[in-house]
Amino acid sequence: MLRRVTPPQLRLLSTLANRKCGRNLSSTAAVCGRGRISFAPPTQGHTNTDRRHHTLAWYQELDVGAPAATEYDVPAASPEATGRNNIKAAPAPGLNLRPRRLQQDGGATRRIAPATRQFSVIQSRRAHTSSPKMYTASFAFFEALWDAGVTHCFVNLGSDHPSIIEAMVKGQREKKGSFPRIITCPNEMVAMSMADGYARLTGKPQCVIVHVDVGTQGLGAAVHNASTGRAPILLFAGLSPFTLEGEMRGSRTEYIHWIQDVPDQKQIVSQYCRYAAELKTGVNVKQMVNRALQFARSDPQGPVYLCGAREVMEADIEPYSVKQDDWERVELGGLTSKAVDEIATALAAAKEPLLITGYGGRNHAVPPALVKLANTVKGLRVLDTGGSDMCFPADHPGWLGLRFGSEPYIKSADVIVVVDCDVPYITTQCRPRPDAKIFHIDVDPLKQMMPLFYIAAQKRYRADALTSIEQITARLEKADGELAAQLSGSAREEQWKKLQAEHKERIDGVLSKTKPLDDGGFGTGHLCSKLRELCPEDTIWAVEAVTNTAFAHDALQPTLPGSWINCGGGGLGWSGGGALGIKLATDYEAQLKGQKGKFVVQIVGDGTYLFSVPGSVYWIARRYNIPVLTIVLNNKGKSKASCPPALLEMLTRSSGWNAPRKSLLLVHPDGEGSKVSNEEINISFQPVPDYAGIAKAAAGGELHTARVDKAADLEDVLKKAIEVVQGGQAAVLDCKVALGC
Ligand SMILES: Cc1ncc(C[n+]2csc(CCOP(=O)(O)OP(=O)(O)O)c2C)c(N)n1
Ligand SMILES: [Mg+2]
Repeated sequence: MLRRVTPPQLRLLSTLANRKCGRNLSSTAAVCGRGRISFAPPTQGHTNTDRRHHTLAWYQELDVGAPAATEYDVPAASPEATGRNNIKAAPAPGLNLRPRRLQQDGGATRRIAPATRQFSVIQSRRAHTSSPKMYTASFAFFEALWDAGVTHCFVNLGSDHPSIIEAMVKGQREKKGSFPRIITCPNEMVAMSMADGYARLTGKPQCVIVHVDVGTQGLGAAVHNASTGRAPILLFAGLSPFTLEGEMRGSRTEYIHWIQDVPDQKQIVSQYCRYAAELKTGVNVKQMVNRALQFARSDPQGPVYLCGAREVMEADIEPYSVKQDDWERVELGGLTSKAVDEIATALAAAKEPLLITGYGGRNHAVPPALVKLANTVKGLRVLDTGGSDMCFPADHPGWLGLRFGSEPYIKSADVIVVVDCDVPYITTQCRPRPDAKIFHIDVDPLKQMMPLFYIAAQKRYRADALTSIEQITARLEKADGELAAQLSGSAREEQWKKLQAEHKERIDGVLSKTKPLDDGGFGTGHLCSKLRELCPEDTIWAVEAVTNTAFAHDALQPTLPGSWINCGGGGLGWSGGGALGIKLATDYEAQLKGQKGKFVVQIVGDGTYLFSVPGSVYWIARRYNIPVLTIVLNNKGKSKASCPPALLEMLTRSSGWNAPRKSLLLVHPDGEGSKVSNEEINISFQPVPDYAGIAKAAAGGELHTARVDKAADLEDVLKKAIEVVQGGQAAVLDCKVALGC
């Protein structure tokens, strides 16, 4: 017998239907009057197929049997359903709709023979409707992540994710404390940069869940950054459903499923990934997740991509688990004893030994190991080429700082050991001497992803950096005979003294360059020296400072492993999400040990800041309480660098991107572009945006902002911002810096 429902009950039903279907079904709901739920005939804008799929979606949500008629009873309340949808209605209306024919048949939920093809489709769907006991491939996917040590999922959801959403809700309720934390990211590049920052600090891969082809495209330059920056990340995206008549749960229900179906979705990112595959069935989803993570974690680490269609992810499977020990990363060995001998002998005999590294510091045990080597081979200098991590401490006499492939000692060194490095030197700018002995140790000495790469090394080895360095040091420490004599004695002591004197000179030189300008302004060097003075000693610097990187590094002089992390690639915009990921990681990991996370400062070029999608970044910062101090290097300042007065005048009037001008001058030093303003070469940002204001708006006003252009104000502005961030709120400072210092 049909029962009347009250207007609130009807409103609830239509709300649920609309929510689930993602479209406005008011035409459907409109005919629900007088307590009967009926489906309206197709109206304008709703095709037959469209309407049927909406209807199917509704049945699924409401857990009903096959629709034998278009009218339904509204039975008693279902607290579970009302609770799930968080809608209060009194008295709570029931949601377990029963098709009238079933009700008339004594209420037994027996099957009715399908009269049409559409019916058979619905019948088959009925066997798969959701229940609290359901264990789907999506749920197993999350279990696999957690068991493999993935604690966070950065998500940007879409129509491919109904089973993912169901699994997330179930997991968050049933597996509290043993289910990944979900972070909503309103932009995919930010999501991936967060996972990148997290992995870069901890070495622990996290998961990014994005939409089908368009969501995957939205990852943009973050995929490049993770790939070249060797950041282990598991990417997951759905795929458009592969059935369209409701043959399986997950079958197409929306217009968008046709147009987002692309021939080979994984091709969008596969050339950047260590592994990219489609989940073809739900029954081995855990093995596939672990296989992907095994690639991500094994050297050279990097992103991996899995995609699975809705039907696959919706599949009900038997609960199962895998033996986690079977899925450890592939271990890389060290050097052969012959190689150790050769390198140790060359280093001991060298007059000007040099070690160049880029990613060495990713393993936080490498910087101290390099210090031990440099203390054994007194006179060894170490150059960091900015491959993305703090590799060697600034307080060691062998420290040459961070330079992008150009440094005088590259030209004079007689022995060069290159360790985990992509660009040890740029030969058109700076070339080693022809008789230099060069050894290249790398997890990927062939640089398999680079079509063009070679260095004139006499030997190259695929080996783990830490193991190799320790092997060479151990060999030198137990040296005897000629080798031992070479490592000690007065000549060696002279070399050591020379190195110490040079180091002092280098530090003094940096200090003199970090003074405020005569006109009261300041450059990146001065700004960073003040940051170093005022921020906690163990601050982590997330750096994307482009042409100001070396000034920042010189002034910050990082000494602690893991304290300097710069964008691993060339895709601008990493540091917004990157800094959030780093902060999230330091807080989460510290809290597991009952400690507090470290202070995180993002240092970013003004142009790059705009690439970082601040509208999303600062919403996330507020939503999840991730307080980071952002320093925007607004290079609308005077240049301290020597350049013609006319050009200086132009630069002073301009702002924005400095890098493309530098690139231009390297190729066309006297070209037309060299004589004109930034406006004329289209790299100016006049009128200057309110950088900090963008962030404040995104954070709903709950963000500290300030602008500073005078050295005299800097200390107060920084102190205030540091205090605010330490108090739990993000801050963005728009700092006007002079060029070239
Ligand atoms: C995604 C992306 N688009 C464009 C570029 C090219 N590019 C390199 S540096 C740069 C300008 C950076 O400007 P800013 O952050 O202000 O640094 P500055 O040059 O002023 O030091 C651009 C556009 C890039 N590397 N990545
Ligand atoms: Mg700039």
